[in-house]
Parts: sequence; C-alpha cells; structure tokens
Amino acid sequence: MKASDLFVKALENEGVEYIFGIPGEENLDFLDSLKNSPIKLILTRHEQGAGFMAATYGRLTGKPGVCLSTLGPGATNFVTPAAYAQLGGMPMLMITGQKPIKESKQGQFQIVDIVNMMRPITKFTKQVVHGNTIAAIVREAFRVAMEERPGAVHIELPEDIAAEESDEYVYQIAEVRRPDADAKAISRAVEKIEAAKMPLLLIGAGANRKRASVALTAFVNKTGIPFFNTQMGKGVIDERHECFLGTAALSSADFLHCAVERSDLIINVGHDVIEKPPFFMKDSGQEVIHINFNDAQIDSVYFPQQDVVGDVATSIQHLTETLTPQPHWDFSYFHRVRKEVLSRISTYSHDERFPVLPQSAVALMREELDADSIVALDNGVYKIWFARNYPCYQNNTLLLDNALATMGAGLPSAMMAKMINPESKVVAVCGDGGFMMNSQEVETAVRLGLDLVVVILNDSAYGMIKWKQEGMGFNNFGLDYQNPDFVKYAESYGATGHRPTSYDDFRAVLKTATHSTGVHLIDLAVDYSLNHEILNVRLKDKACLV
Ligand SMILES: Cc1ncc(C[n+]2csc(CCOP(=O)(O)OP(=O)(O)O)c2C)c(N)n1
Ligand SMILES: [Mg+2]
Repeated sequence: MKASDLFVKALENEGVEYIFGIPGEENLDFLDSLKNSPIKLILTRHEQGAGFMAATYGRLTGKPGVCLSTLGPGATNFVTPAAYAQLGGMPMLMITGQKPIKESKQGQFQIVDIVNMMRPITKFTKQVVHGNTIAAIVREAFRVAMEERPGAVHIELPEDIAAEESDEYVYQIAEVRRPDADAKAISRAVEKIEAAKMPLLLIGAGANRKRASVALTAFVNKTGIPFFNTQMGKGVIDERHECFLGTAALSSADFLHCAVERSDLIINVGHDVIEKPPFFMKDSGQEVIHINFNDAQIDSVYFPQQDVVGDVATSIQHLTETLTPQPHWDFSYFHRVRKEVLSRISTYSHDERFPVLPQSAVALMREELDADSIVALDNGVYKIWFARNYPCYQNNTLLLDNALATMGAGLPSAMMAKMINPESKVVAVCGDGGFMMNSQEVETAVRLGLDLVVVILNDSAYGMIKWKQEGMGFNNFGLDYQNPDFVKYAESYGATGHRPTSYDDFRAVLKTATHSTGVHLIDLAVDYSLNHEILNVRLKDKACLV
C-alpha cells in the first residue's frame, strides 16, 4: 500500500472526521490519498485558522482535531495553534510535509527543522522515516494527545516517504480507563474537608474537559459547599446555582476574593497552574486540596498541601459518598459575598448608553441567547467582563482561552463549535484587533455555509493594553488604529454586515442575526472608558464584608 494511503487509513481508524489546513506541494501524495476517504478536508485561509479549529475540535470532543500544512512557512504558522492546544489542554494532531529526506532536491530551500521547532510546544513530535512505521506513529500520537493532560502532537511526513510502498496495517484501539484515586487519598481529603470551618470549592478547566458536571453538582447539592470557578471552568455546574459565588476573572482583589481569603480550605478541582491563577496561594493562607488527573505542578503561587490524583469525576463521587456535612461548617459569610457579588457585578448591566458598555453588551447577549448557545471569545479586555458577568448554564458554552490567551482564535473556534453543535446558536465575540488577526476565515465560514454571528467590539484600539497602560500609570500612547468598514468587509465576503446605532438596535440586530442563516458580522461600538475606574480603582479600594 502507498504510505500516504496508509496514513489516511490510520487516521480513519482513529475516527477522524475532518482535516483542516492548507496543502503544499509536499503534501500532494497525502492529498491524493484523502480524495477517496470519508475524512472531509476543510481548507482554511491561514494555517492558524486550521490549527485553532483543530484544537477546538479536540477541546469539545476529547478526540484530537487534525490539521495539515506544508513544510517551512506552513508549519511555522502552526506554532501559535500548537501552543494554544498545548497550554489549553486540547488534543490536536498537526501533520506537516517535508522535502524528500533520502535525497536533496533543492538544497536547503524552505527547510526548517520543524520537528525540533515543535518540541517545546507539543507532547510528541516525530518525522516518519519509513512507511512501515506510520501505523504505530499515528496510534501513539493519538494516544499521547488524548492522555491527560491532553495537548498538541506533531507528525512530519516527508514527500518521498509518502510516495513509497509500505505494509498495510493499522492498530486496534484499546479503550483506556483512567485510574481511580487511591482510597487513602480520598479519606485524607474527607478528613480535611470535614475538619475545615469554611471550605470552598474551585472548579477549573480539567472539570470542563472531562465533563465532571454531574458528579460536582451532586457534591455541591449534598454538602452545600459554595463554589467558584476559573474562566475555563465556567459552566461545569449551572451558574444559576445558589451556591455559586462567581468566576475568578481576575487573580486577586475581586469581590469573590473576599470569600477566598476567608476560606480555610480550597478544594481545587481540575485547575492547574497553566491557566491564569484564580487566586494566589500565600504561605500563611488557607490550605488547598488539589483534585486532578495529575498531581499539582508547584509554583510560587500554587503549592497545595494535598493531592487527590485520579479521574476527577470518580474522585468527586467518592468524596460525595464519604463526606458527612458538618454542623460546624459556616457558609453564612460566603452567602453574603454571593449576594454582594451579584449586585455589584450587575451595576451597569442595563445601562443603555451607546456606544455600549461591555457590561451591558454581555448582559444583553445573555438575555438573547439560550442555555445551549455557545459564545466563543477572542482575547481582549471584554474577556474579563464575560468571565465575570456572563453566567453559563452548561458545560463549554463560553469558550475562552485563558492559558495561551492568544488573539486570533475567536472566529475559528466559533466556526468549529458551530460545526460540532449545528443546532445551537454560536456567537464569536472578538475585539477589532483580534478579529483582524484571522478575519480571512470569514470566507471559510461562508464557504462552509455556517450560520454564525460575529460581534466585533469596536474601540479602534488594542483596548486591553490601553487598560493595562492606564492601570500602570502610563500615558495613553501607541495603541490606537483605524478599522476597515466592517459592514462592507462582511459584504465583500458574501456575509451580512450590521452596524447598530443604539443599545436597543443592538438587541434587535442580535436577535435578527441569531435567528437567520449565514454569517453575520455586527460592528458594535464599545465604550471602555469605565474599565480602569471599575476594575482597577474601585476594586482596589473596596472593603470586604466583615
Ligand atoms: C497574538 C497576540 N498578540 C498580542 C497579544 C497581547 N494582547 C492581549 S489583548 C490585546 C489587545 C486586544 O485588542 P482587541 O482585540 O481590539 O480587544 P479589546 O481589548 O480592544 O477589546 C493585545 C495586543 C495577545 N494576547 N495575543
Ligand atoms: Mg479593540
């Protein structure tokens, strides 16, 4: 069998549905093999778009998303998506081409050592040097990509190897069950939790990855222990739950940190230090139990006193079964904090000024969207407002990146979310800066016939950095620009462009766009002038409840 045919067969064996990417001449054998495969090739307009889509496929399905590029410049364009998948815990396989390795055809033209370039940003990176190794390499790449903590893997398929003959063979896929936590670790955790006075539950990205919702909801319902989440842990438990204190959009000084500071034990489920810290551990502060698939990676802001290592949902089930709610537990302060958080963060939710405040844009979107609608964010200052002010009702319904925190992933991740959830409304929310980093993928979305809404928060600036600049006492400098006419831009792609002129108009436009077919771009003027005052000044000066 031709090696490239075998490669495609090995991917089919793994259940691959899509390959996202941009082929180059070094991939032409592989491309030809794909011709007769049920795997769908999705062409994108930049390798970043393909990589972010593949990573998001992995994030939402737990199975590696696959993307394809040529050698050199195509492969170097995968660097950011690789880091995005690797830091974000998203299983993804990148396949890149290479010039022939048995003889030199064009000297060193376009040759970059891609396998080594990928080393620090992947879990596995390998060049295929003989067709007979393909089946094992592909199987191992998939295994490694999915193994906790999931991440990016890379296989380089040189042109001459792709064309050679190889033995036809694929490996059977063995189902791997994740190990249970040790019984002693569970009983020690139970002792600590029962002995604590004000235990608090934190839910992080790992709990969203493997859907620990049922187990965690049962835990909270039985124990009454209040909880908060990280940005990537949003939606694991319905955030309308009466024990929900809020999302740690900032690492410190937000209202919910009053509760964190008062707690004597944080039960941390599924968070690791790769995501921006939801709080800072201090030497003299409370204890932390780390419940995750792996033991805690230690950092100066995170050094838990106890680990419970094993499948997260099963660990939580064991804790729920074993724990006895204690009469000395006192959650009254946490419930007061909850009330305070709810009233403080909704202060500007119904402010109707235009350009809109991010707070009111977030509230309006929550009102207009359904429980299973998905909002995919790019990176900008609005991420903080969504994390704080947008309650999620279900798993993975607010997709954001708080690990690499890259700009440019919002649109491709929304496209992927829509392909996986065709029945749900999907809205990408991007800053004008981040949108422009991969705006060419509007063509891909239109070509794929996706029904998608893109809200572009337009402040004609890199607003997040302006906010930081102001917060650090610097003068406004170097962060403003001009945008294209986004309505005309949308139209030029065959999408529909909208430019709301008032708060009410935004609501009407959003309603129309989310109930129509096709791609809709909404150019929404945003007013960030209160960000500094609210997020820097007022939070710093706030007094915690006594
Ligand atoms: C690829 C990349 N480049 C730079 C940054 C640093 N950065 C973070 S947010 C931001 C500005 C975002 O601007 P925009 O997308 O317009 O969103 P806004 O904050 O204005 O709403 C920048 C430059 C980044 N996170 N990722
Ligand atoms: Mg901006």
